[in-house]
Order: sequence, then structure tokens, then C-alpha cells
Amino acid sequence: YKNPNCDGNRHVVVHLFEWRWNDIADECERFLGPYGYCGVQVSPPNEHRIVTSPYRPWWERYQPVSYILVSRSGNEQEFKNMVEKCNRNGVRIYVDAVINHMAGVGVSGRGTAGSYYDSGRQDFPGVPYSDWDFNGRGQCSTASLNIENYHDPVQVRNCRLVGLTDLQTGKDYVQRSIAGYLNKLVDIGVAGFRIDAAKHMWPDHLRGILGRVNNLNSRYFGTGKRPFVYQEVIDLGGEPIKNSEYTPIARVTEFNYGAHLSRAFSKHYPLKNLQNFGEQWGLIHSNDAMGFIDNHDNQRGHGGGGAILTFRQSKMYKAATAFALAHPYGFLKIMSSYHWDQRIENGKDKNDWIGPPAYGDGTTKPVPINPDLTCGDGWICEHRWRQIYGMVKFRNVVSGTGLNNWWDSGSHQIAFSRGNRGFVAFTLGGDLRTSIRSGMADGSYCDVISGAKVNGRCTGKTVSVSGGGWVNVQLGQSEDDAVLAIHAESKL
Ligand code: LM2
Ligand code: CA
Repeated sequence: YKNPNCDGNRHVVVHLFEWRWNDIADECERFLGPYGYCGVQVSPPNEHRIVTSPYRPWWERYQPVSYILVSRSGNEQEFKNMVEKCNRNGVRIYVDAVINHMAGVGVSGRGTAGSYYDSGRQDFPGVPYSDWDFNGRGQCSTASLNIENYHDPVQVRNCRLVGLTDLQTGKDYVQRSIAGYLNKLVDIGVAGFRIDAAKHMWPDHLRGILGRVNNLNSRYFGTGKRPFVYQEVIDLGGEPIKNSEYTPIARVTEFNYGAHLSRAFSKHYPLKNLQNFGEQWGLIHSNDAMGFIDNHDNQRGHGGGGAILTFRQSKMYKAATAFALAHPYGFLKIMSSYHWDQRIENGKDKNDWIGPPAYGDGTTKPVPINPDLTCGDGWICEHRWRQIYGMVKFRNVVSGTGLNNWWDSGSHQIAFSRGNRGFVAFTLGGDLRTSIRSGMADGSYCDVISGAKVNGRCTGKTVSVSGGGWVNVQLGQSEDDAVLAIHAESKL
């Protein structure tokens, strides 16, 4: 379950948060395929609650009503078309699987596919699930039936996460229902899953469910391939439930990865400390990790929160992302966001619920593309920022090499190479104008941060390497970006 099943030499996934299936299909063809992305994490595709107060928050999609493939992003036919078109363009689809729970207690109505539900009676006929498929007094000991104490692993697994009706994931019937949903997606041609709220499910139950999931569709993947799985476990230390309970099963989201890099690129400590970044910092093993700077939760203060860099601190964010993509650790996911107006009161964003750009009736808007490759209508599209897609390509070009020729100034300036395939330099403190040893062949290169190599010419800074691998680094403190990067395929 740890192999992402990328097509060819592709190594990075992007989370197109709240995008419609039709837009993702187009994006695979016009951008993600050509620019070397491996795949897309899509928002939960199954039927969910329609929340009207507040009006159509993004989090309504974390309240399943059934496993019918009709959601705010589109219907089953649109989902199938997307998977087909993306696979045809060498881009994989990973589904955010919300399988720990169903909708929050105390509401009834109809979901996005029209299925009736009554979560007060724990009745979800669209699956169907009924009361005895959920954890109750027999399994959860808190009076509220909610998780009240994260130091009690039984509560964390058997009680309700923020009031969400908690499935008995150990039951044969529940496992078969969930696996039925995942198998439907596998048969359509998805390449794997993000397991939402994995920390709230017993590891053995996850094993049981995954054991019932079929091999990937041989039409796209060849025979005998297992789905890629990354389990969402927020382990920032200090709680009894550890990442290490889940790493024997599949990959795990390493929340400490983005937390450390956010602190480093916010100058909480000298960049030179990153010299031994990785497992030596207490991170899970590189091959077990799904790494990222921010995700859809912590970019808005949900799910672990903390001082995480996001698109709002663009210069530092691009630098942290460039470091991540240049460094060999883990398998990485890039966040692609939409804009919302923050309203911070007492340190909390009152607008943290706001959903994607939408029309008055709540329908999600399409993603328009500007001539300069950026997106319009409130879609941020970090994955289309030149500094980010340039480094996605860098990661593909240097794949298989180690980290060499570490250099630092003793504080906020660092550089390193990746074998003889790539070289990157950073400054968060003063101009960086010096020659640094690299493994690169002598010659002229295009810096893929300030520009790109287009038709053999460089639209940004040209960088010369001479004297047997010495890079003439010219990176000013006041430039738009704190990074300079060259690789074997940006040679002029
Ligand atoms: C996740 N990972 O484990 C998701 O990444 C995260 O986004 C989900 O929470 C969570 N698990 C459950 O799938 C989000 C959001 C919550 C929201 C839930 C359910 O962070 O705030 O809770 O989705 O929609 C909302 C309300 C909350 C209410 C609950 C139940 O914010 O106040 O609790 O619904 O009605 C009474
Ligand atoms: Ca649970």
C-alpha cells in the first residue's frame, strides 16, 4: 500500500481541494500531465450532507450520507470521465475516503444524491446503515458519546469525533459496506486512498477493510497492484496514539514535516539546522511518510492547526515548498487552495468554514485559467505557481539521487545538490553571492525559480557552473524569491 503507482517518472501529488470533477479532468490534460505531476487527491466523492447554516461549508463533505458518487464536485459519470481522462494523461486519482463516521448527530434530511438520512436515529438507508452499525454505550464510555480525552485510545477510536456518528468498523457488515465503496472506486480506476480520520479507527479494523479491497484496475495499472494508501493520523507528540501503530499498514501523513519546515522558513531557528532534516528529527521513516507543508485543515486552523505556512505568506511558503521538493525525504503532496476572507477574532478565524467559490445557489464555480497560467475566480492554484511547478519538475529530474555537497553560511543561507542532477540554494538572511561546489556539469543553466527554460531559452536568471561544478550563486535578499534552483534538464 506504500507505492503511489505513479505513471513513469512522476513523484508529486496535488490536492485539488473542492475542485469539480470536470475541472480536474481538464487540468490533468492541460497542466498536470504535461508538467509532470503524478496525481491528484480529490475531495470526498460520495454523497454528503447539505449544510445550510453556515451556508455550504467545505466541511459538509466530511459528513457522509451514503456511498453514492454524487457530491458537490459532480456525479458518477463525471467522476468516471475524470478518472479515465486523468489516467490517459498519466495522472492518478487518489480518493479522500471518509469511512470512520457518517453525518453528525441530530440532523435529518436528504444528501447530495437525494438519499434520506436521520443521524439522530443513526439511520442511513442510502448505504444502508442503521443504529446497530454504530458505536454506542457498549463501546464508548463518555456520557456525551463524544471523544473527550485524547489520552484514552479507546475513546479516540470508539467515541464520536466532533459529534460524528461513529461506525463499528470491526463489524463484518460495516467492513463489507466500506470495502464495497472502495472497490467501486478501484474498479473505476482510482490509484489509491487518503484514509480520513485513521487515528479514530483501530489499526486492525483498517487492516481488515484494506484486505477486502481488490487489486487496482489492470486496464490502467497492470495486474497484481495494490492501491496506494495514506492514513491521516495527526501525531504531533504528547498523545498515546502514535504514527508507528499505522506505519506497518500503509503510509501515514507526517504532520511534523510541515510543522518543522514552516518554523524553519519562518526563521524560528537557523536554516543551517536543516542539514540533518528527516528521520533524525524524529520523523517517521521516509518510505512510510506522506509529507506536506499545509493541508486543508491546518491552513485554516482545523486538525492540529499550529503556525503552518500557507499561500498567504507566499515568499516563505514557496521557499519551504522548494526545500521540500528539493529534499529526498518522503512522498509529497502539494496543497491547492481557494481564497476566503479571514476574520480573526481572539486568534481564531471566524470564517474557517467558508466553502469553495460558488454561485448563489451553492453550486461550485469552475476554475478559469489566465493567460499567465494562474487561476481566477478565487482559486489560488499553488500548484500552478512557477516556483512550485518548476520544483515539481526538479524532483522528477533528481529522483534516485542522494543529498550531497551541503553548504551553509552558519545561519540563514543554505545550499545542496542532488547527485549530478540538481542544485538548490536558499537565503533568508542577506544577499547570497558566492561560488558553491555542486555535482553539476559545467555550463549555463536556467534558474527554474525566477523563470523557465522555454524553447531552449531562459526567461529568468541564467546561472553558470564552471571550474568543475562550482555554481556562481547570485541570490539577493530583496528578490521575489528566496531560492535559486537548477537541474540537468534546465541546462541551456
Ligand atoms: C478529518 N480528518 O481526520 C478531516 O481532515 C477534517 O477536515 C474533518 O473535520 C474530520 N476529520 C472529520 O472527517 C471537518 C471539520 C469539522 C467538521 C467536520 C464534519 O474540521 O469542523 O465538524 O469536518 O463536517 C462540523 C462542525 C462541528 C460539528 C460537526 C458535527 O464544525 O462543530 O460538531 O460538524 O455536526 C458538533
Ligand atoms: Ca471511530
